[in-house]
Amino acid sequence: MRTQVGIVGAGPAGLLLSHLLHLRGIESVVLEARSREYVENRIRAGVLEDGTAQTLIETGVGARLQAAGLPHHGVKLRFDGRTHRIDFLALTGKSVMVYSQHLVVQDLIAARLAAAGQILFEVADVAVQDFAGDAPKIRFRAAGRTKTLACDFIAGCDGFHGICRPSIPAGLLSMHERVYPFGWLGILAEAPPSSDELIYASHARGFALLSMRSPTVSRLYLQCAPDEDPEAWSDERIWSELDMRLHAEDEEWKLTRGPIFQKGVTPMRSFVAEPMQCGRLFLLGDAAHIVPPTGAKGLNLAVADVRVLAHALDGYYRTGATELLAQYSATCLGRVWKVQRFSWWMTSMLHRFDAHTAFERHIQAAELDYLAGSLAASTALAENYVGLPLDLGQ
Ligand code: RFL
Ligand code: PHB
Repeated sequence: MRTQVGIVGAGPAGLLLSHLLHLRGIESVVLEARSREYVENRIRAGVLEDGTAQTLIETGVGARLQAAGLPHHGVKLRFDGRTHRIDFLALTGKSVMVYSQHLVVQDLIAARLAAAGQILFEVADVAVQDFAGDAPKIRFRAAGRTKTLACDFIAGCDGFHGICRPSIPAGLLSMHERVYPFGWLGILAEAPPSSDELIYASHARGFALLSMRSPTVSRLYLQCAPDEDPEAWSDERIWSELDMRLHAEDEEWKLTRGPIFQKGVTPMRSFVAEPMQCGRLFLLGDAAHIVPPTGAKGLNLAVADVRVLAHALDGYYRTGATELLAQYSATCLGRVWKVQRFSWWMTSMLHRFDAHTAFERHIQAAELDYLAGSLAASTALAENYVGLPLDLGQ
């Protein structure tokens, strides 16, 4: 088998890359370890930056997003029982879109298959080879047979636990990591959202987040231990903890309950591997970096990487120019580190850290108070949340 770009992983990064390359007349094959049903139903992110939503709409995969996505013009911060709204639209002229990641994945798979794109699901033993030279290969097993995909470039879009990053020889990558001493217990509930905007709550018992997926489905999170057993949380315990942490003294507000149909714990980390490239192997999305979910950035950062690489590959196939490809990592990392900073800052400001002294707790409270009272600080949050401008390299 042969293609121009071999893509490992059919998450948002791999699928969007395949779609953008197709629109530029560049062929690709996507190799995915899981089944189509599995990837189409994997519940994860829910907030799309303005630029992410525009990318999907402008490239023809945004019809359902436009019909069913929920535009959000601001978020609420709640602390000391008080609510402070950050008005994205007024502060930046932009908004975000609440739309489930698994629907983005479904929309992209449908578009690729409709255009006769090749996505091979349930492949095993994927190995990336010879990417230091100009004839890289991907070996894998499909339907019990070993196959080789020869390509010009390999895109490692296989997430944090994938094989592409570990295939880069030891010593060529620097890894930067921060593991947080907590996780998030996330639930989906059949309950109309109790607020028309997301609420990020800082509370002495720990952080809580109210989000949503549709007018009938709520998505809520509670700070918990990183190794918390979700089964230790009965529905009653979850709702009463959410009631306490989301409690408002300045608003007539009540949390609407409903049957919980999904429950899971996510540990939290910040991680960057640099450079995001080794020869003809490029790392994109979670394969190269992880952000804690507090800034709602993981999926959006993956989309930014994809746009940079698609632009660089387009230049290469049109003119043979290699400059943009050579700068891929540096171009992406400029954004990656700014987004890491924002996600770390949101996480540090809003969570309870057991190891904190009274001094650190006062600093956290002062940070929130400053944010609530300062137009400059609110604008800084808003412009990061709706998404920083994208640099495609030059
Ligand atoms: P993915 O989605 O992990 O996809 C990687 C794909 O590669 C496959 N794979 C392999 N395929 C072949 N061979 C192998 N050896 C393979 N190993 C792995 C996997 O099966 C999978 O299909 O990575 P990608 O495409 O980089 O996308 C990244 C995003 O999924 C991730 O950053 C976000 O979900 C993070 N995130 C959020 N991001 C946002 O932008 N906004 C949010 O609101 C948001 N909320 C979240 C989140 C992540 C969460 N969890 C569970 C980690 C909330 C949560 C709870
Ligand atoms: C979500 O809806 O899943 C979500 C929203 C905002 C975040 C993280 C996750 O910061």
